[in-house]
Amino acid sequence: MLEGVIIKALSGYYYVKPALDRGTPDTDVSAVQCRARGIFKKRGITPLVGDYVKYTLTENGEGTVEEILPRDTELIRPPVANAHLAVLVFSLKEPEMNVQLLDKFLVHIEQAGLQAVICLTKMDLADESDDRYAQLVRLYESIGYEVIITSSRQGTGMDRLKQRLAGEISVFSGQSGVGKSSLLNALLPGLELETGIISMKLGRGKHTTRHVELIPLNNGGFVSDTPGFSQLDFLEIGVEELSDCFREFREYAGGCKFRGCTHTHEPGCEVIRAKEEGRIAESRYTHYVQFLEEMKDKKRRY
Ligand SMILES: Nc1nc2c(ncn2[C@@H]2O[C@H](COP(=O)(O)OP(=O)(O)O)[C@@H](O)[C@H]2O)c(=O)[nH]1
Ligand SMILES: [Mg+2]
Ligand SMILES: [Zn+2]
Repeated sequence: MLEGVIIKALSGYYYVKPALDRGTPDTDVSAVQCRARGIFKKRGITPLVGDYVKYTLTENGEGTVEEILPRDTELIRPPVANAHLAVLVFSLKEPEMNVQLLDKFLVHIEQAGLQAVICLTKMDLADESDDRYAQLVRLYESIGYEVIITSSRQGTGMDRLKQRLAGEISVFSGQSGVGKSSLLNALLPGLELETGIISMKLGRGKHTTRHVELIPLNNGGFVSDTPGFSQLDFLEIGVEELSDCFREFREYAGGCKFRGCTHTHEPGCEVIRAKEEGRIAESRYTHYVQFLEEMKDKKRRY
């Protein structure tokens, strides 16, 4: 049987990009329009964009999805299977950097078991005296995240970003206007995604009915054309899980005096100590406490 990856689902059809191996689809070959076997429906299984599948060709040049290979990951927003990488896109200006939102994304990504790349955009807007790029790189690299500085206008960082996306299914996340579409356009000349359009109320409605599609980069990588994690709430994360999602807390949390320490007021808390000694950044700790409050608040109300 043939193997491929579903890059688009529309009106009961699945568009399968043939693969040479799992993870290295041959992007020169166009997708095969497939129906799914009736058995999936009976079992309540919906093939997702990103699914690696086995399929057969039918006489009319179309195909049939016969089998869905086990999923490594499954995202809900956007509905994409087997994504391994989230690219967190932030500009420092226009719009202003929102470090709290970055930390929030990182929590969700840790929880979803994805890898993250932080992509700082619009480098061309920075003036020489602005050392925030350097500060952010230092902080997040010290925690263990990869940071890539880009300017899609000047082409900065494009090769590095593209290399990082090779052979992976990725989802871009970030506020409107930070330059996500511009990055994709710069990575893939000819793509021509719309840029600079601020989504309004109408646009939002349009968004929810949109179908997700994977854009093949010609290096075995695929990028979701719909930004991820649009509504970030903490309902699905447990209070105890939160501190685990702050990677750099893990090595200290085990040493806290009390089991179930929330690292907020308890005596003998090693996380607080690490923060006071400068081994955990003040901003990260502050966001942890803010998210904890937000979570408790939400859980009280639901
Ligand atoms: N100066 C500068 N502007 C950029 C850059 N990338 C995108 N922009 C501008 O930022 C605005 C939003 O970009 P867009 O790609 O639509 O952002 P998205 O909403 O995240 O998809 C547009 O006006 C772009 O022209 C960049 O590298 N430098
Ligand atoms: Mg866009
Ligand atoms: Zn503690």
